[in-house]
Amino acid sequence: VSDFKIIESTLREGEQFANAFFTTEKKIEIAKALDDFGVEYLELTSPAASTQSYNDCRAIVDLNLNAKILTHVRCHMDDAKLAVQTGVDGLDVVIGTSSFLREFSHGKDMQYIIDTATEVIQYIKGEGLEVRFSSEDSFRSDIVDLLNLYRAVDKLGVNRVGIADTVGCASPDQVSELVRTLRGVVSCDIECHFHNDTGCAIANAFAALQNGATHVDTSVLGIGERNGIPSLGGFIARMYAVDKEYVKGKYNLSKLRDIENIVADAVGVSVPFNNPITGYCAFTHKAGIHAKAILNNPSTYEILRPEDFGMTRYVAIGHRLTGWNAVKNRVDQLGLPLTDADCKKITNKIKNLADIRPLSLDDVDKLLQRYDEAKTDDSH
Ligand code: HCA
Ligand code: CU
Repeated sequence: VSDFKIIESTLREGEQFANAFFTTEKKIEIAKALDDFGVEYLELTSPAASTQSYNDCRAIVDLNLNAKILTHVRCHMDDAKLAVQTGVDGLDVVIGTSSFLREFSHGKDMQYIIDTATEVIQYIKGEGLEVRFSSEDSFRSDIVDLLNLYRAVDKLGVNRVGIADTVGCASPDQVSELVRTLRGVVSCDIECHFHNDTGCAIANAFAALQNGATHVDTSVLGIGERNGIPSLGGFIARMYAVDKEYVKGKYNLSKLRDIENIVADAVGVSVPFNNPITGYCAFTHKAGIHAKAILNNPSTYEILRPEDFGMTRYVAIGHRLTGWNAVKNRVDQLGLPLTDADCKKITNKIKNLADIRPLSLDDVDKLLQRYDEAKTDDSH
């Protein structure tokens, strides 16, 4: 995985999240925050969706952000024309190709799909815009149909083809295989879009990149239709683990938390406790054995460096699994002149108390201070 680009779809897929309602101001705030973070593309809801969607699309184009602005449209000339009028940099065109969608949604056959795709793509390219062509529900589509379609649109000169796991059924192995096959068939870039119904979205995105995909769709906190797609933060964490310097060089990582807070607040959810990077316990170390090693060298139990994301590490000590090294570290932080033997004694006391109920850091600090005072009194 040498290079990849993020197509940030909070303002498109994310708008399909059950709770999402973004005012124009909120969309602008989110767009600016994502642009500051450094995502390469923003994908916006189709201007054909509603009047406000059209106006919002124009408003975001007018911000002249560094990120390229895309809008997401059905493979239909009317929608494509409306989208071109908004001044976006490119169009993400999509059509359903699985038998489910062909039978129960739009009812069109493959020849019709290829013909319409050809007309729409030629039009967009003629307007000088970037164009991506994607097949919805790719993993339940006939592979021969799919490859024929992609081969045809590749010849027309699309910038990217996209695969979408619309229902979240794919596993990383299946993704690897499909993308590898596709890589052998088209010469354009490959975008991928994975739903998280079975918890594989980020792993699937990573498998796609390892097999030749170039662009990944994300949304902040993963919001989207049903339970969403790869979260921006989770995907960033995955890629950081692979190539830290590259990811740090490309994105403004310390902005992640603010963006998540803006979006969480806008859609009325809280950031999950176990969210990668920003979840409240993402950098909390608890077991005594972990704590000791972390204090010697954080990399022992951390693949992500909290500092790189503007976060801080926390070693929890007020519980029954605590160890004296961690307690000693706290003693040193507080500047108390206690010996190792003292720390071991206090640690036992903490364990006994914490067997009854967990202690706050404040409780532990008081304990340490009282021990120190008692010791000083004794020596007088
Ligand atoms: C949907 C469409 C889509 C499109 C993905 C894409 C999907 O909301 O149903 O354009 O690549 O998941 O298939 O989001
Ligand atoms: Cu989707």
